Amino acid sequence: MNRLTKYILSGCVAMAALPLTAQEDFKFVATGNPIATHKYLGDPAALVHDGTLYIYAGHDECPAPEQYYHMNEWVILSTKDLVNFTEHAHKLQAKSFEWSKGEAWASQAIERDGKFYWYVTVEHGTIPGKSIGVAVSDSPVGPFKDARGSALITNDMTTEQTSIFWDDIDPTVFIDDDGQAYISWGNTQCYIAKLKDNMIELDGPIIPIDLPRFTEAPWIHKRDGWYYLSYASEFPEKICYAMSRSINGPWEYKGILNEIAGNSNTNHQAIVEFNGQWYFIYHNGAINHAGGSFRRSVCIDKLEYNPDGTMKRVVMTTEGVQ
Ligand code: FUB
Repeated sequence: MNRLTKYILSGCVAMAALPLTAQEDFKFVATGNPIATHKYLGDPAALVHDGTLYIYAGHDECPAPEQYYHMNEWVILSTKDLVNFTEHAHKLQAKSFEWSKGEAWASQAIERDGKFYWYVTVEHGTIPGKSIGVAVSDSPVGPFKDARGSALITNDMTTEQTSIFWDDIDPTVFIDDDGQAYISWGNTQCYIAKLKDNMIELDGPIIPIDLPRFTEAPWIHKRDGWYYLSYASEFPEKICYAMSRSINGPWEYKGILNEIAGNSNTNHQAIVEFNGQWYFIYHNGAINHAGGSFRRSVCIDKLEYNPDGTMKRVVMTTEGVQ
């Protein structure tokens, strides 16, 4: 069987006509959920800057029917209207971090003082286990480069709560109204730590946060004086959340925010306000017929609040939000 036949039989027909490694900006129109169908993208993180919504996502490259995370790079999408999207030419490779062995797992980017910091999960080259690194750029669409030349967080820094090698994943970064930045992350155990103003060093101890049935993918956001910590729970994953009046807790568990996403064990959410509406951005495995837990796709649906500040359960749609 030649390579093309194998490719088509493997279920990648829908992707065959499209660029596999675009070196230029690539424009596409979202006609519903998933928003992008030209490649598989998982672990979306969202950033709103200057009237544009940016989505930073991992590229799921696993050939069907294989079942494993085959992820070498992250891509950046942007949109001003949730319909017309650009996939930007600059991508960040896991191996751009010279100390890393690869594996572009979940990430999040944030702006501070005109610079953009992109926190990523990779496999460390010499310290066993997953690590968190940080890249920096003058632009939300890159190019990004390793900001430290070493990992920010390594597995040997978090051995007290769990001995697993993959607990240092899925960074979420949040800057409070007083300017203090925080990074939270975790698998099985959720952690939080302060970041220095330079955004590339921890500023104090790593504090464990206990959340019911926490699996991974914490995301912190704030609205009307409430802190929200949403996270993936159990497996297959639902997204649950807790609320607090303080970033230091105590966190009060509020239940399920999003149910198991179609055809994917993981769900990985970002929550963001854009043009006066809150959105829940996540992935599912719904692209027919090769989608699944290792070939995921980014979706966007509306997020609504109750008068008491709690969040309404997300209604996942195929129509999307445009
Ligand atoms: O994409 C690899 C891993 O799957 C992420 O780090 C987790 O959040 C889960 O989505």
